[in-house]
Amino acid sequence: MTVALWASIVQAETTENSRWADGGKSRDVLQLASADVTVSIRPVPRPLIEALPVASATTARFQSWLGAFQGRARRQGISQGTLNQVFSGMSYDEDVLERDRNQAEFSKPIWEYLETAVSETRLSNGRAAMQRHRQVLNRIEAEYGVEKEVVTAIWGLETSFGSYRGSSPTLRSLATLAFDARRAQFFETQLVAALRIVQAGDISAGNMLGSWAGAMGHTQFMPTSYLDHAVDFDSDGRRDIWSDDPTDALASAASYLARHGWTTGQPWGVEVRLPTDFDYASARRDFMLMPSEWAAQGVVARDGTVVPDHGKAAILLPAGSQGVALMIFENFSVIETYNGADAYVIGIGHLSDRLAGGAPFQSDWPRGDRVLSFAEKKELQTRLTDAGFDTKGVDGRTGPNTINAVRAYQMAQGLVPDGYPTPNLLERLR
Ligand SMILES: [Ca+2]
Repeated sequence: MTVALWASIVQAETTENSRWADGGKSRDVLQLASADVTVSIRPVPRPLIEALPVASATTARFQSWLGAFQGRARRQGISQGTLNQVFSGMSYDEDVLERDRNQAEFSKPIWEYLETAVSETRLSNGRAAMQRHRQVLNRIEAEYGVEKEVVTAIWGLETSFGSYRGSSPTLRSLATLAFDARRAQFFETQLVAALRIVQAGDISAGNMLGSWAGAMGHTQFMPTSYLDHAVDFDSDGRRDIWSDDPTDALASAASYLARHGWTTGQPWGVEVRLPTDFDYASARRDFMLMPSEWAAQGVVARDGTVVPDHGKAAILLPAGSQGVALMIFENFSVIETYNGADAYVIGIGHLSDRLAGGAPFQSDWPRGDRVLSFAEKKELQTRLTDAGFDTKGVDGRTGPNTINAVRAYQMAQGLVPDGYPTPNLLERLR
């Protein structure tokens, strides 16, 4: 790795939108994360001299893989002409492999994530972007029923309103990741989809650029999402999510949400006030009531009013009983199909509310609490399971099984059963 390359990576890391472990929409991984935002840490580069023999062996293996892959691609309808055009002279991308292999994971507290996701800079850039593209956003809202602030928020979190769309050649990145064993099947599917896009003439192989992990354009679509959901909104005959003009990309994001069940006018979530005798065991995703039913239990909006009956809703406590409490609706789950991390969904939702003139969250977060590290979360899962509270696996992620195990342990210990793991809780288990 050259110094210049190293510098560019360090620089890329500091941009607001380069923090996703997969550089974009690798939903198979992100959906596992709960309130965790997974971030990648660059490894210290090894001396080149060590890497050389490994690299040449890998090159040979890549070429052999590529031969076999082309057979599989032809059987799925990709022509040899397309394959020759895309793969002639292609080598694997060592940088992509490094980034994918050496991902260490740690969790950023949700309040720190939101400070970046809904920063004053992003808000003012977002307002300017909405102003600039007002007509097209209004047309998109009318066509798909997805509010313009929501579409703008996705654009804002994915690429800072088109500023960081990524400049990695998508086909090379995907070929590298499909060749690598770690998540070969997922990326091979994406690679075949990318070849279909090129073969259909939507974009040339050379102009198909995106994040290092294959997410493309203003709203960072993976190739399969492009094939299923991208639209030609400006009716020029091409579904173009890559160009400077964001029209097709923004409409494609709206189309994606609409097809996944977006309900017009329903909030993603509303900040609520919980009564002092709130039954924390009912704060779970699979327990949904109408807001008027929640109100009967004392759960109301921050200003004390009853939340309108937009549909059934669950109570979500992204940082436990000491943080912001949210009443979340089905639209929360729709945003989740775009990216499954709670922090991302709340970031999109809150940014859209703020762009629509809404207030910042009224409650604060448990800022004094450190968030458990990846290793500590694994230790917590092991210790909970050993103590008879099965987390159904040890993966260092706070998914529903771990939250339920934490909650059961808290109840057994006479603690507030909010399902939120803290350093104190881990200490108690030790
Ligand atoms: Ca178009």
